[in-house]
Amino acid sequence: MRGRFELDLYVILDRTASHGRDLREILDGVIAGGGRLVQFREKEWPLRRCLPLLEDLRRRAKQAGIGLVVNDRLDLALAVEADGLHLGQDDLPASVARRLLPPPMFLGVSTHSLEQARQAEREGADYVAVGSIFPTATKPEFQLVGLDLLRTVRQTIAAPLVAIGGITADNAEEAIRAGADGVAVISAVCGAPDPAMATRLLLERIRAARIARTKTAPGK
Ligand code: TZP
Ligand code: MG
Repeated sequence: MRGRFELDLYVILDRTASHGRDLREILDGVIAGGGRLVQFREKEWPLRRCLPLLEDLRRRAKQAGIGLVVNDRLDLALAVEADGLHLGQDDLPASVARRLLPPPMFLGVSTHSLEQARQAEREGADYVAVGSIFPTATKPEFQLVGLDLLRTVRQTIAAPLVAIGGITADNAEEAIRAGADGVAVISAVCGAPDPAMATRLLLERIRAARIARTKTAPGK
């Protein structure tokens, strides 16, 4: 994915976090706010119900020139020729997905420990997500790993890193300072009254944090 999509803000489109609003509307807001990478995440609907919506999201994303990743499901990702697939620890192993994904589709993997992050990289992940960084109501059962794991993973692997879990415009900077290349959010955009404005603000904060990090750590 290097060079194709900027890994700064990664907005996960999740119906259950969107307060009854259609994901097309959320996506339009993300595009208007300058977002360039989104993920489709649907945990309840069967594939047949997802497909028409995802096809629409695919069309809109393509038209806007932004990247679309599908969560969990290789078949859906292939069906709509998504830009990438995102897998968790209970999904298809990254090594298997890597073999099945036609280039240039990219692969992202969620991790919650240093060992999982190393394995994801070894198995060919194009980016590694680390979380949950902060407590989150979106996935309260989720393991809280904190900024410390992010720092450790940053020192250990070379793959682009995405911080996830409880990220908002107010704490995104901390995640970038700890070594994340970008941040992934669900509720901070899908749950916002104005997704376009939320996207704009997050991007502003992320970019400022990245510039500040470059200045304080030359060579980073
Ligand atoms: N993986 C780790 S935490 C999380 C996922 C999918 C939920 C992130 O949601 P939010 O609303 O951005 O905290
Ligand atoms: Mg999954």
